[in-house]
Amino acid sequence: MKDEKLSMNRRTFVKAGGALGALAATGAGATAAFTAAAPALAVADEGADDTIVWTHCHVNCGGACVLQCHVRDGELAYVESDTNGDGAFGGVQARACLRGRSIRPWLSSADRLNYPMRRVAGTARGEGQYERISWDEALDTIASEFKRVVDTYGNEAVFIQECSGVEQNIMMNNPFFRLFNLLGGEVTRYGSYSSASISFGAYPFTYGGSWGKRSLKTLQPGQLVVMFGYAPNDMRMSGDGEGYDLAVAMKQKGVRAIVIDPRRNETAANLGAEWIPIVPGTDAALAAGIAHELITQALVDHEFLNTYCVGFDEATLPPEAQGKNLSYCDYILGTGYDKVEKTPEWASKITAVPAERIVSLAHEIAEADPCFICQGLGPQRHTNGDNASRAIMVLPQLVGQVGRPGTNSGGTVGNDDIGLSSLPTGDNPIETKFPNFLWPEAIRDGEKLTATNAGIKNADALKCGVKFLVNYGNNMMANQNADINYTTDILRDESLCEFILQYDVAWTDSCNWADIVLPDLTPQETYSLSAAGENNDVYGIRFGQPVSEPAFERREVYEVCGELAKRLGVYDEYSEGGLTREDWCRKLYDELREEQADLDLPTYDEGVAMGSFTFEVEPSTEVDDFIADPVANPLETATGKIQIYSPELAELAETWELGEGDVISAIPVYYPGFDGPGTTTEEFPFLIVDFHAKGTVHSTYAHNEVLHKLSPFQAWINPIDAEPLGIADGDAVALKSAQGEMRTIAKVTNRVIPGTIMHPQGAWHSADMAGDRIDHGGCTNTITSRHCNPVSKGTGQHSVIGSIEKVEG
Ligand SMILES: Nc1nc2c(c(=O)[nH]1)N[C@H]1C(S)=C(S)[C@@H](COP(=O)(O)OP(=O)(O)OC[C@H]3O[C@@H](n4cnc5c(=O)[nH]c(N)nc54)[C@H](O)[C@@H]3O)O[C@H]1N2
Ligand SMILES: Nc1nc2c(c(=O)[nH]1)N[C@H]1C(S)=C(S)[C@@H](COP(=O)(O)OP(=O)(O)OC[C@H]3O[C@@H](n4cnc5c(=O)[nH]c(N)nc54)[C@H](O)[C@@H]3O)O[C@H]1N2
Ligand code: SF4
Ligand SMILES: [Mo]
Repeated sequence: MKDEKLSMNRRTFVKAGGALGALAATGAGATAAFTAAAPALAVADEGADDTIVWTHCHVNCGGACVLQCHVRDGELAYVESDTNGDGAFGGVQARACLRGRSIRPWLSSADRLNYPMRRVAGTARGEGQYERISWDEALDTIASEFKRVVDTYGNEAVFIQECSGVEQNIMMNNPFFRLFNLLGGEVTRYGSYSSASISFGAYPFTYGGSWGKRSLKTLQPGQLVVMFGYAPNDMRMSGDGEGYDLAVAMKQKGVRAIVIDPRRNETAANLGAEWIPIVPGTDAALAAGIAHELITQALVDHEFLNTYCVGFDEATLPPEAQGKNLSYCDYILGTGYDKVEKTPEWASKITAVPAERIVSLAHEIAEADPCFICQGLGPQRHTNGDNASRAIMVLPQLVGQVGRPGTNSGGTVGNDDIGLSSLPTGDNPIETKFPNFLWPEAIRDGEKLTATNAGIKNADALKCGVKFLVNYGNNMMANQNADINYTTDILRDESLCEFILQYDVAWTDSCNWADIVLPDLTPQETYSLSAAGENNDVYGIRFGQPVSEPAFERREVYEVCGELAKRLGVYDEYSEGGLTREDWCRKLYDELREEQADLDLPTYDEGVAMGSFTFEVEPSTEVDDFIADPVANPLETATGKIQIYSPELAELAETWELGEGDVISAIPVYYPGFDGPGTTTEEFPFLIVDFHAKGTVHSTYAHNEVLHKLSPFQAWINPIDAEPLGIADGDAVALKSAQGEMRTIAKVTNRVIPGTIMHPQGAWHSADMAGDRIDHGGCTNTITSRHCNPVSKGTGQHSVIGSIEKVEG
């Protein structure tokens, strides 16, 4: 599909070509005209002497928006965004949201790390006692601890955590991987907090990978989009991102969107999509109710199901599964699995979606052509998320709306990118992987984690526990990982993980659990390169230059890992003979330029002068190869077809050990999951679900007061629930679960379904961990649970049962 998309939008191509031509003809003088920096400068006349330095937002919202930094007297004065492109709807500008635009106070925040720090000898992790040390001392300690751990336990004891805080640049935590891979490697992770359940619990068993995803740009005039737990206008906010694409589709193409969400998200509230409130964790039940109507009213596309799918009915089940009522139809019609008919009324009782709306939605889906059915990552971040994801995916299959423009797989939406490579990491000699979510258990339980109880890959079990932990660009230890109280109990015990490095730009609570803390430069303060594309269906490159000289003793990661490489004797291989970070930006861009020769991209130096480029690619208008010829182009599933019934899952169901409330099923079924819908108690009567709100990207930007005011951390509670509890809008409240207690502010609103409380994730954890451990920062991971999904071992952080009560402010 990627190759088919190489044809650029002709209009933008001509424009880019013309501008590049002008640059080549007239030399550097053409730069300002190309970047359109001149008009922007003219507006800000008090900044007439400003230097424009182009860089980009680097956090994990995926947007990589352009930041046009006005630098005055060596300091960042203010930030504009992308003024390249034509700016109107239909133009392509990677415009930053308020978070990117607020980078200035963030860069100069009082919370910034300035010097290497070491935990004071004799104090425990979590006590927060640190002293300043020199870089030499810090680097010597890290290098010698690495050697000691590897000599004692082997390289399988070394682990590098996710790095979502620096996700949008070519360095990320790759320098650590590159270094350790030269020294025998490290145990690695699979799956992410973002998408483990859909990626490892749904796609592989259904489509053999993330097949069938299409971009929102393929939406046809007037067509229907049905979105399960997908909130592009909250979480894809860049000017060239999915939120923008959906706005264009709805406002210009008359596309009609339906949002199925426990919360009236921004796509419903601001773009005017219809909101169907749903009890969280019940999408599989809604899908089953819709399927019941489609099947009983003869609205399914039998030809599609017979040709492309396995397991819809008895006839299309694999031979070994036949004769046992194991088909999807059996499940829906009440003759299989749990022998319960999945009528719209049944689904209504579970989901709280009225039965008539389930029926009418089924008919709308059946009648729409094309029909684009997709999901965000909200439904799969529950303890039954593996199944929920797969259950949603069946809907487009039932009506044959997969594999061509204007349709989608029922999974996440598709995007294409230009294909920029990050710093190469080299080969890791260690093949063992564990599910990312289980890193605290990998520390505590080590070799007790096996293939069948914890999804260990490429080995029967872990060889040992994690003893050397690198946290670069994440706030995982005491903020973003489920159940902070449990996790920090593991971290406190120095006999378990023997060395912990935190390398960040700010003193987050996670720093309090590290042995050494290092101060980073942000990508805006050094050389950086980023491709647009993770969540934007455009081709673009941002050429980042430092907006200021490094301040204090902050140092960037490639150089720091180079210093470690010197101490560990592999500097020449690590740096390929002394390449700098800037050299790598140039080299990786040159490689891209060669690979994409037909795009006629600008040179690196031209790119730096331009700051960035972004252009539209034409989405494919072809049907997918598998749809065109399923025999010649089978999917990478066990059967080569779309699997409503998965033989692989049937086998896992037989062989894997399951936790309380867990179900592995060959066909997607509804079950509540651990702490899911219907499991509430008198003590914990609410489902408490967190979400990704506009003010932060996780915990990044969370300490920016301006953003706080615009997008506060508050517990959304319906008036029906708030009133009997005497809770008014703005009241201080406590949220409690079996895992812990947190304090926050109530937002009484009918934008949330009754029975559910919704609260943004990402606020900075702030608790006395030696005392009552009550979090006063509004950090939801104080109350989330460790229970993960049965197949993917993906996080179930959205499945929490708990209580809310008014407290003294
Ligand atoms: N309860 C709950 N928990 C969740 C989620 C949820 O929905 N609910 N979502 C999950 C998801 S999807 C994700 S991706 C994770 C994200 O969790 P994390 O990966 O921990 O992401 P952040 O919280 O943004 O933390 C990023 C850290 O990087 C730092 N940082 C920013 N810029 C730089 C830089 O230039 N250099 C360095 N060295 N550091 C930098 C920031 O200061 C911050 O401390 O959270 C997960 N946790
Ligand atoms: N503003 C902002 N943008 C971000 C991020 C951020 O922190 N802030 N993080 C980025 C990252 S790393 C990621 S992984 C993505 C995360 O993107 P998502 O995981 O898709 O975001 P969420 O907000 O967790 O969930 C999306 C929607 O699902 C809804 N939802 C929750 N549970 C259910 C359910 O059971 N069923 C249904 N139907 N809906 C449900 C939520 O109310 C929300 O509106 O966003 C990225 N973009
Ligand atoms: S947070 Fe996302 S949308 Fe906002 S500026 Fe950064 S990359 Fe762009
Ligand atoms: Mo994520």
